[in-house]
Amino acid sequence: MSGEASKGLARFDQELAEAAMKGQWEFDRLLEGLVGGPRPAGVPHLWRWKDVNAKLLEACDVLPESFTARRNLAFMNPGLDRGTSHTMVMGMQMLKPGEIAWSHRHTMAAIRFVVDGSPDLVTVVDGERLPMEDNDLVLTPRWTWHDHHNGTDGNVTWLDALDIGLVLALNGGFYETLGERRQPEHERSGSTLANRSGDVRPTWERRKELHVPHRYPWRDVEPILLGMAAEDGSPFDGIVLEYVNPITGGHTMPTISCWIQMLRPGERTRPHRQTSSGMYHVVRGAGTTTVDGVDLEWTDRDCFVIPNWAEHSFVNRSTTEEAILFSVHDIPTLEALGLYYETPEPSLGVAPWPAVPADVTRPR
Ligand code: GTQ
Ligand code: FE2
Repeated sequence: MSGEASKGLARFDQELAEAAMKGQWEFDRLLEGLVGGPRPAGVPHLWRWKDVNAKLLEACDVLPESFTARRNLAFMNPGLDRGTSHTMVMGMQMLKPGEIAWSHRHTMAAIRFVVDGSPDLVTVVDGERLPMEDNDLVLTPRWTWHDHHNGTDGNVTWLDALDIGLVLALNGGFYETLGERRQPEHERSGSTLANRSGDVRPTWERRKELHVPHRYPWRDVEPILLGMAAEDGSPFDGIVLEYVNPITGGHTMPTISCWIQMLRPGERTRPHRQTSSGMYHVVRGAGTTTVDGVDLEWTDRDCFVIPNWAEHSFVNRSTTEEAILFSVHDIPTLEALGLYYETPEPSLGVAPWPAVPADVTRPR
């Protein structure tokens, strides 16, 4: 071989880089790191209500007007640059008496789960007035106008969750303000959904499920959950129900699945892992969620995150009271792309995860 031909790989790699190219061999390490599945993105983490509430109350002083910014404290995963999980963010928001969080819209889809609510706390979504009583769930689908109104004489608090990591990864973010504090409300409350969930629907709307403001009142959900206490449930999650999209009967929203879960007194679930990530809020009760060997000990109103592909199991530490958890998952996105798997066995009626020969499974 001539001297010019054997310039060496390192030199060649550098020349490729200068020509805006990279040899596939440079990705070998990345691929080898995926044997046995992905490393969980971020770490398991718990945010205690005691600490979150104290910071929210402080924020009420530091940010006296709610419209200067949403008075929301987002939960930052200590193992990530942004977000609660790599695809989503969860946080708590507080409004003082009489405040309005001004109307805006964005292509991030959002949900609200009410912590301290009232019939006089309202989110208006694309003209629909959605009251927010304790433990209600309210949907703000992507690109719907929304403003929040505290018509009570006390502070109110709710949980926000958005698919922000996903939308930013796809570089699909749009945002605008209305320019008014509040949007006009429909005269006939509930007409958006009523006109789209019956026998006839508008032909000019192509993806109706994206745009349905909806409220799931706790007074309807709780009796169904408690009424299933004697059922088998899932060996991995106990009694767990999905909030379904009222138009499609499918996932809550195209990118977000919301669950309400009951662990019966003393219940211990089997460990499993999913390619999805989950963010949890304790409605009531006391228990432990063990995530890749880390014990997250939770009680009323605490929040925690289970990163994707992290093994997790639940224990209700009380032998007399049920524990109830609300949670938000990125399952619909992974499912739509054929990337949703669970192990040791599928519990959501989906295809099994790709088998990995035992001898190449990375030790964890
Ligand atoms: O209340 O509209 O936590 O737009 C993040 C972005 C809440 C909201 C968040 C938002 C909102
Ligand atoms: Fe918003």
